[in-house]
Amino acid sequence: DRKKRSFESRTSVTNHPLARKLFEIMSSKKTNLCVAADVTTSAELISLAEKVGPHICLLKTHIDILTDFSKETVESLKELAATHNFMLFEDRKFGDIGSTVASQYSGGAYNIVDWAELVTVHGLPGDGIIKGLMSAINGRPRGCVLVSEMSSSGALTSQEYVSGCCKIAENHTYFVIGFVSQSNVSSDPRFILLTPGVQLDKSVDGLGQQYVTPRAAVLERGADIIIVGRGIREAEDPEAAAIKYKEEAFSAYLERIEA
Ligand code: 6AU
Repeated sequence: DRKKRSFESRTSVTNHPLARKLFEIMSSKKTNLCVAADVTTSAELISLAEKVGPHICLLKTHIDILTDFSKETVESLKELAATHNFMLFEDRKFGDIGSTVASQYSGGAYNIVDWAELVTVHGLPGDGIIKGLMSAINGRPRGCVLVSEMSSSGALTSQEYVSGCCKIAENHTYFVIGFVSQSNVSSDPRFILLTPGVQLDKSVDGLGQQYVTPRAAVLERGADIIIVGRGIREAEDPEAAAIKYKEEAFSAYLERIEA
């Protein structure tokens, strides 16, 4: 059962090099925190990555909200990722036919496949979306996370949709390493569950976002990794906040595997 196993022990059950890398980072840095770096300038992005870098396993970007994106931005991010041992995770939420997502992944202004080891993908179009993305990889180690459930109120992700996403993942384990989820969508120890909608002192944001605490995400919803944006970014001291969220989430994980 996924929830009972240590990240370290799960390293050996997956064949995906990036799932292994992520498990190794989480075990060695003792962190299952992903920071959502939803800022609008490169300077803010780099500054946030510098502050939280030592405390995270993943830095999640929405690269298309930057007003001043350039190649230097991603070069700096790559350097910080190497220095602090975290991975770059572009939350592109691909959601189109295979041919279109292939161009969106490797083309345009962002050339996402070039720098983001992991991306988010919707299961809605069916597994042609996976084949399309794979066609743009050119031998680089890359992977994706399927958005199986959403944190926003009124999300349309039914049970049937979730099981459809699980089937896609099981059939494409050479690319899909896990899920964005709000519940225990899979007990397969190969798959990594990431849960957004996590904040310590807020329950909603007024635009549909719904929050649970790091403990509830890990212990009740089955999260392996918590995704935190505004809870950290808008804190007076983002580094101190990152440490706090990291400690809450990692101790909940230890409690879960020791129970
Ligand atoms: O902590 P927040 O609310 O400031 O930020 C949450 C982050 C945002 C969303 O784009 C993302 O998590 N997110 C996702 C992801 C990661 O795919 C799915 C979802 O259901 N809810 C959600 O908030 O960057």
